Amino acid sequence: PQPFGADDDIDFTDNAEKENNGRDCNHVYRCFFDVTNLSFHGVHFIQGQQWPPGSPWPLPFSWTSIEKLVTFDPATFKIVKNFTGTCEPIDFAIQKYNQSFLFPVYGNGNSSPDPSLPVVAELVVTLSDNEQQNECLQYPKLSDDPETHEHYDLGIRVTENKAIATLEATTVWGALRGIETFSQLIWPNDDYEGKEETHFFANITEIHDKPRFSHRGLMIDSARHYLPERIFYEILDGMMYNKLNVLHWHIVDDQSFPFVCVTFPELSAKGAYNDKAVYTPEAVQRVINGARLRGIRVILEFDTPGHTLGFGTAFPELLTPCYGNGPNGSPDAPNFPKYEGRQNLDPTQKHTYDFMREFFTEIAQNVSKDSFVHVGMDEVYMGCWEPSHNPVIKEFMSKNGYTDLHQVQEHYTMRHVEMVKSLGLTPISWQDPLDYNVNLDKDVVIQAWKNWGTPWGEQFKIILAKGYRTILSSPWYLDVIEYGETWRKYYKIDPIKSVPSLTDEEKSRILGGEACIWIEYVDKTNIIPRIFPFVSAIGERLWTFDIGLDDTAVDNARRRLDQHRCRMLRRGLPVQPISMGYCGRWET
Ligand code: CP6
Repeated sequence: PQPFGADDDIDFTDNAEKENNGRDCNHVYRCFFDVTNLSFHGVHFIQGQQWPPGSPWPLPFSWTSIEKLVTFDPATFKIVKNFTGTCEPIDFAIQKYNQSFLFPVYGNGNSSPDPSLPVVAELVVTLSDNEQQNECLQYPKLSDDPETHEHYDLGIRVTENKAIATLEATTVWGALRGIETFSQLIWPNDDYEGKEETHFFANITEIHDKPRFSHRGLMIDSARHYLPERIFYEILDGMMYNKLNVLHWHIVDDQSFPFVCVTFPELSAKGAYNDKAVYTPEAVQRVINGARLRGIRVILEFDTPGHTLGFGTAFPELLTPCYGNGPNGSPDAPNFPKYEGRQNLDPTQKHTYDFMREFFTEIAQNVSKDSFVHVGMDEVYMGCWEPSHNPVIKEFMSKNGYTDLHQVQEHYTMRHVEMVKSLGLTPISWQDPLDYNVNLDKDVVIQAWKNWGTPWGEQFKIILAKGYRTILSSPWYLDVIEYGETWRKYYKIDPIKSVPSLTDEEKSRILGGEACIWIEYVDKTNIIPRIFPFVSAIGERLWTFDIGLDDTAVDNARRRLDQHRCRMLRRGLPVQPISMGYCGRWET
């Protein structure tokens, strides 16, 4: 039997006997927990690259566990705050990480503390800076100090035969990260026969943790298919299990406009797939609040001037008429005959800019709770703007003295970015404007996504060399699938180490990364397993310091990831396997 999945080549019992040399072994895993001297920021690796049960994902900055155990009484264990008053995110976590979450049913379904071990009665959560309790009411934001923002210290100790578990964080967000790590340290005796009652254990442990990057995101497209609201909470749960902290919500696109805009209700009334396939203002706020409770920011994307057929369904006059057959031909765009040959917002008319100002005013005042908004700017379809075909664009160019079509793109981009900034939001843009030498303001954050032609690392380097803060997505497109252990490919990418010759100053402008899930071929039926556990690999890369890029580093992570996959599966997420095996008796 293989208790935690993909261990087709390992027999736990044999190894345990070999490595524990006749020591007293009450539990298979306890015997197997043979710590060697290899260390990683204080992390002890297990002989033969095995990982003990109760291994955290992502790896903490510093982690020391020893072979001594404590146990829990699942009936009475609780997580408590050491301060009074409500703190919604922590209260939410206390509810979520409840008995059945921390102590799932194994064996014959009964559980009890191991009578031979000290019992941990509670996990006590402290916010070291009392001021930080104010953040209990706020939305998480981009960290200005990774040393404190999501930092936490976690200890499971025994003094005078009394076991205690403590979690100290500076902010509520660090506390959430620490509660997740604590939950991962608990493991059961696995009883292959399913006859015994279950005891739960944790090793005596010290963890000091903080993230390597402050922007650890997942981009979700909700326009190519409609995703029901409940899917968002599943995704947010999974993000929290992996210490991701940004949901980038690509909420509208060419194919549909599910976002209900109060100023222009026609947008979703006409542009959504149907009248139920919408995100009302209340639904959007529920998702944003659900994200807040999990320490996750929501950055909304309203992509313009390309990918705007969704805007055009209700307001076709916002789009540029295309002249596919030449200046005297009828407007025609090859891919979207339904839209009568219109493409891209029309950059030549004042109306477009006025409309967008009104639209983004609602976003800034009533919708976004984050100070960043994504403005898209990717894949503008130049065929429609081609001046040799399009007399309106041709005239616009000569009026403004433009000789290059990308000056038209620049014209729109600069005005749009300036407008968004005037509303108090900081824009994030896909890399495309820089590829066309648009002179974007340096406070615009650039998201790199292109992974063809020039190797992505070189493209990323060029963006950084231009002086922008960046987010890396290019190698992390989860919608592109292939045979085999694809997570290895994602895990081997590093935003710093995979990029040639970055200066320290350039490195400091890398905010982090985002996995992207575009959903042309994905919907509510397959989105969760398409995201998880692949995003876990990216999550560890972005959270943990000093992980290697070679096969050994990947092999080292493999069984711990498998354990984490089983943990997410137990928590109710349909997470894909990374290889052969099974997750223990509870699964059957
Ligand atoms: N939709 C939007 C898309 C893509 C982009 N923007 C995309 C492009 C290439 C691939 C996958 C997705 N579907 N709005 C590019 C950022 Cl391979």
